[in-house]
Amino acid sequence: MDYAAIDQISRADYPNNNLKDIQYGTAGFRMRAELIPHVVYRMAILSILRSKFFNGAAIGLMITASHNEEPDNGIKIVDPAGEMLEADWEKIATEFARVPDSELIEKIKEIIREKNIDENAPALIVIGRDTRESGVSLSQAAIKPIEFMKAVVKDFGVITTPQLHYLVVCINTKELYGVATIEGYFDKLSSAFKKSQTVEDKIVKKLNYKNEVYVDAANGVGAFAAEKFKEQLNNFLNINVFNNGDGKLNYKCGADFVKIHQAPPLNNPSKPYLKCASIDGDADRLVYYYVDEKNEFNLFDGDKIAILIVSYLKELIEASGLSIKLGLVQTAYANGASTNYVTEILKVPVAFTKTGVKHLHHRAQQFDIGVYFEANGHGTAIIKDEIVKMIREFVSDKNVSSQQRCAMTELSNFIDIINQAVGDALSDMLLVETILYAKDWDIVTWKQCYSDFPNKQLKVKVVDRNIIKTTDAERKCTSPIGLQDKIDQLVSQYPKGRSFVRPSGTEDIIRVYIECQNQMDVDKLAAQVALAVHEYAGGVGEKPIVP
Ligand code: G16
Repeated sequence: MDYAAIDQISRADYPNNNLKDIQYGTAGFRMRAELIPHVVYRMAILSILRSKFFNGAAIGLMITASHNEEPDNGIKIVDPAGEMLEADWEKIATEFARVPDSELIEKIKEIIREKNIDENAPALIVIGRDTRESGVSLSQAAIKPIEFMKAVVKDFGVITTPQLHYLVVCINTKELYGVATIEGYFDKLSSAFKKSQTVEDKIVKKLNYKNEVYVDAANGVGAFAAEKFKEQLNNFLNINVFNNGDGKLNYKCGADFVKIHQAPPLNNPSKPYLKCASIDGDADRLVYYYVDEKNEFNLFDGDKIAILIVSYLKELIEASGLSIKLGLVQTAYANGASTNYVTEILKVPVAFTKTGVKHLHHRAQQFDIGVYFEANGHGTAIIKDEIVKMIREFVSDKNVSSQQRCAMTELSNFIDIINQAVGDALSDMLLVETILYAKDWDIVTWKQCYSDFPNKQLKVKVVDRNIIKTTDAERKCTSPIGLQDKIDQLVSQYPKGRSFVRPSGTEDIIRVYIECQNQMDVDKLAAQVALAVHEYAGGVGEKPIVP
């Protein structure tokens, strides 16, 4: 390893901006793009060490700030199984990003020592970035340390976050999971999707299902991916992409905007009852919606998508007669009505974790088939290898009934449409379409499953968001003293009221969630809790006004 060169480039081109409080947050580091170059340079160094730690397994580096505003950027590390970086290494990442320039080399040596890394082991880094302009120079920063650390880089340029996760898994499974190219990604998902609609028993005329979807691509990288699927799924699914890059990234569009504002994005097609989907800036979140003839907005967020998937899987598992443990993982943001529906109507167990795909993913791995979704539209399903094997064997077992075989064939195809590495807006869209097709549902029928409790999400700006500490899967806050008591007292005035607050791990704000039995209560309680946060946690700017 050429320590002198690493040190020299660091000091000359990527000096530490002295950002003492930066940390590896919900999805890596995120901040204004001009502040992050040294963090990217350092994370590339750390990824190489991580790859050497695994004796050359591919490690992913994604340069994206996802749903954040265009001027932000960020970086996250993807582990060899396509999962988010292990918690223990997140801590190292935070320390490593903060260390002064003069101690950088010593810190690298310390990590090597403590993690018992062979400096001469091979290393492979897979890099991707979203469409942010700042991503061009940032990916250069990520490539810089490669030659001084005897590593190999595969730079895929502008790709979606889920594509990066997919590529990492493909490389590390020696392509058992799929071909390790972007073409391989499209081919795998498209052919599985087409196959699911050409299974013999399923070719019956559809009376309600409409094979057309309008995709709000948030003016981000997902637009390219959606266009590519449009090309490949010709005749099977008509994809009409809007907010396809002509406008500002994530500005009044995309999954986060649609979910938080509970309103359609800019440029929404004006016809009522169109089946629409919104994805976010790096295409790892999905929500569906439609606007009816009275101009009323109807949202299908992560909870509704999760329920569609869980109910479909449950039907297939029951029809197959196999014993497969199915479960759902949600966070505190899940609408109470969705949790009730899954536990009471579907009778499927629900587990809760903190916000962050990494937490949900790990919990979902404890089920044979674990579906996980955040209400904001992040999610997927993961299936244990031995269960996949059992399902595939079952399909070719001559002793099973045709009904059982049919169910398992459907399930087997469905598995191939899932991007198990991480929540993937476009893979999830194909899952939703597959289910709606199988059930012959239009979007209004899907809506009738259950009704959400009225809810709202607000953002409150405070001097230091780290003042808020939480416990119990983020449903209670332990600091600042008195805030939780105040929230409890406010909530107790509203029948079926629920509220929690937590610091965002991706934006410099506090998130406030409220749920009540009617919208008037929601609006009032939301303002009251926001005001409490402002008062107890050092709010910045004008105080929220309680109606
Ligand atoms: C990231 C994470 C998600 C999380 C979201 C918001 O999403 O991957 O798990 O829900 O941030 O997190 P927070 O509430 O902490 O700001 P994305 O789409 O921004 O990468």
